[in-house]
Amino acid sequence: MNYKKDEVTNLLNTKCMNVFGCSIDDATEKQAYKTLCYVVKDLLAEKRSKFAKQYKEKEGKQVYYMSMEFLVGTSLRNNLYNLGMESVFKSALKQKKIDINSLYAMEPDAGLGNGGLGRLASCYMDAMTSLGMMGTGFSIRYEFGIFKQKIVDGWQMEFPDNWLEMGDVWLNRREDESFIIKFGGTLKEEWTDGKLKVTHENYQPVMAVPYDMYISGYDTDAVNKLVLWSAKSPNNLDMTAFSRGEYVRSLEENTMAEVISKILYPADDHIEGKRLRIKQQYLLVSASLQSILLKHIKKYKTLDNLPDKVAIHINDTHPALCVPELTRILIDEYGYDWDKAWDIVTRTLTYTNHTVMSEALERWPESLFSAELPRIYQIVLEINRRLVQKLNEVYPGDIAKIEYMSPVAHGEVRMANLCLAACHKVNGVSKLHSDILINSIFKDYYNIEPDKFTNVTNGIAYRRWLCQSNPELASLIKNLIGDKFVHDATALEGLLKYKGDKNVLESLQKIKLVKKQALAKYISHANGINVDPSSIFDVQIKRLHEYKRQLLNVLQILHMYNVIKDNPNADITPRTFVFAAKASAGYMMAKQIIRLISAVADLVDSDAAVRDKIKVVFIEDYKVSLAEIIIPAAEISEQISIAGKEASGTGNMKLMINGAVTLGTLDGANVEICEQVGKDNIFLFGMTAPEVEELWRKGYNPNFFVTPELKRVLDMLTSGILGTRFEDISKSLLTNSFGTADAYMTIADFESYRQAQERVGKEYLNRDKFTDMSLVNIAKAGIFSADRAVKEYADNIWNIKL
Ligand code: 26V
Repeated sequence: MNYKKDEVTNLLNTKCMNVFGCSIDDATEKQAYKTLCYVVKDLLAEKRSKFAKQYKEKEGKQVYYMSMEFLVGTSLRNNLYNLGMESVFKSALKQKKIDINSLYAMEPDAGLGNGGLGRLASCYMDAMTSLGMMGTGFSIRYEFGIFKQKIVDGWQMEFPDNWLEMGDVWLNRREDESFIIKFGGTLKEEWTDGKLKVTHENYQPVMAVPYDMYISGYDTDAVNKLVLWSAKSPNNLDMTAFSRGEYVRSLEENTMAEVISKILYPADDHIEGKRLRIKQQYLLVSASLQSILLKHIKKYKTLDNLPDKVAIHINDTHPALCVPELTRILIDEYGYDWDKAWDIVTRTLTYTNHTVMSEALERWPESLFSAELPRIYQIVLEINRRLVQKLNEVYPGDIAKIEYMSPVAHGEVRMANLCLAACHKVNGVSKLHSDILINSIFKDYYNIEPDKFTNVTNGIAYRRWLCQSNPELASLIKNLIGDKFVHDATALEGLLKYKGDKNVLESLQKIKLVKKQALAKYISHANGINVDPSSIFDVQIKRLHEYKRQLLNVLQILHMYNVIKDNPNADITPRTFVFAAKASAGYMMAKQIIRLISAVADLVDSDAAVRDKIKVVFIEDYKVSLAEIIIPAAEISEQISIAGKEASGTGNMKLMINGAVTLGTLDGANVEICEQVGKDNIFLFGMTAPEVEELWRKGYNPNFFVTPELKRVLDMLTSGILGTRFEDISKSLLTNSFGTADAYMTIADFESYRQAQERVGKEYLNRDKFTDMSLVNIAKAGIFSADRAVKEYADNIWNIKL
């Protein structure tokens, strides 16, 4: 958008006067922040209205992306950057003696997600918009996003995240476009004219109120919307109940309704059959589908063409209730018969799987499911009955297989099977992950409908992760290869011609140093620790999970400690190990691992012989905006999950495009990163996925893999040298019975990891060679852009022409 400085100043003044009754000169910092956000929101609204009008005339196909999580992070800088207005706003504010960076710093993260899956949803909204697609995200307006983490005496403590206080500036409430969602109750069945009519009675109604957040894209006419539903009691208070004296019940129902959108479930490690969670899922699905269908029917006067005009995407199984709910609406509310309804459902819905961890695959107890959603349950049973009938023809008599594939079995409703049965496209999120899906957990479905399955390797909104969070690097790249890469990330390959170019390598090193200094400053402020910007910055930043093996990293650090203790003159390249990770609130082992990291940090720091060589820092409260500070400063990207378990990873891509070199296993998208950069530009170690499988089959006993060095490290866990004795961690690695010790094979991969770490230390000493590796990583990161990924979704999954 083309605005001059004076025009921007006018916009700010007028807005500030309208909202706060003062000019921008007299505004407090908070008022200035809100004024700026409102002005930006108005600009987006204006663009949106033009875009929506154009689109209406075109009658193109559009996508609805359903996700229980969108990890939006901050929006102000991103919106200004995307509108191409960052510098004009900066100078208009500067004239008013306001530093735009201090306003940026006031914005809270919209932390409406746990980790990778939620951030991916936000990256894809950005890419859809930048590509000019009409795409709408649907989720929940959690009053409290992912908890704030504080580390107290090494332990994680959780605090509520009241992001709306300063974050609601981006939301537009549209109360008159609310929908009623029905929970509980009973069903009445009547046959009229040979047709069964089901009426839902005595239900508890909850109102879903939409709040819109505009999503900007880079250099595009498009502006999309993320619609967040908030639960509200439909009648402010049931006055009749009041007059009957039933105050408590009436009040209780009221608050119960509003509890639904109160808080994001802060777990991504295991499912819990929680009533509130299924209510959240149904609220999201039912409100979104009602809204989609109402809009569609207004425009086209029919739903017959829904699959031609609309793709509805199910982001992991959390919104899997789309399957029965869409069926229900078509049958109960629009009078379709089963076959026609099912045909529309299957041609409209698509599904992405994001995990093979069986603890995270959603299953609901039938009793809970049927009590909360009686009509939906009935439909699920019918879907199940018809499917089983079909499977009996394909796999006659193979009861075990049919049971395994059924959406309802053993007293449970299994959401993945519901998606597999209904969606016409199913994908994994990296080549390896998609292969694992079709060769193992989804194999039986693959065998009957191979064309249904595909892969789309994840991608990232690199304009946020490179251009905005590392403007110094982006500007160097522009000087070297022009700015084509800002639209087309594969143009980064142009950097390859600077391999070995002394001047370029030196510039890269200077920029890395500047970003390391910035991180060092943050750490000194947040942790009160001084780290040396000339040491290797080695980072592992992601959710805390046993399969991600932060423990492997820590054990190796203890080993380095021993090496230095044995020989204070040992040839160790100074290293700063940075960790940041939230653990699920109820995941005790994960919390103990955080405690261990802190204990190791203290041990290393308390020892004069060691502390100049290695430093360990656990930065609290990992979130999008913190990632934006850490990633540009990283040199080593730890991607060390046990092979076969990390579906893709996206942090690996963000780190790579910022010049960090991956130290990793051949897991998830690391495999494709390796393909891109070649074995010389990545530090690989550990077993491959087939090797892991093989070892399981043979029977894994970690004790066979304990080397003398590792034995010494493992003993330290319980010797008392760390202050606390980490008995549980030690046991989980060595002495669990029933062959489940060290389920993530940390011990089996230790030696190989140790050697890889040794290589890192050695290779870093040749700075130009290391920087060359870094350059190749930047140059080859283009394929991991969300633009590429979303184009593949459009082509292969949503059938949308761009
Ligand atoms: C599971 C559960 C279980 C019930 C409670 C709430 C909850 C929330 C999330 C999850 C599943 C998490 C799945 C996930 O985040 N997968 C990650 O997806 C990334 C994007 O595709 C991918 O890069 C990561 O490898 C994968 O772990």
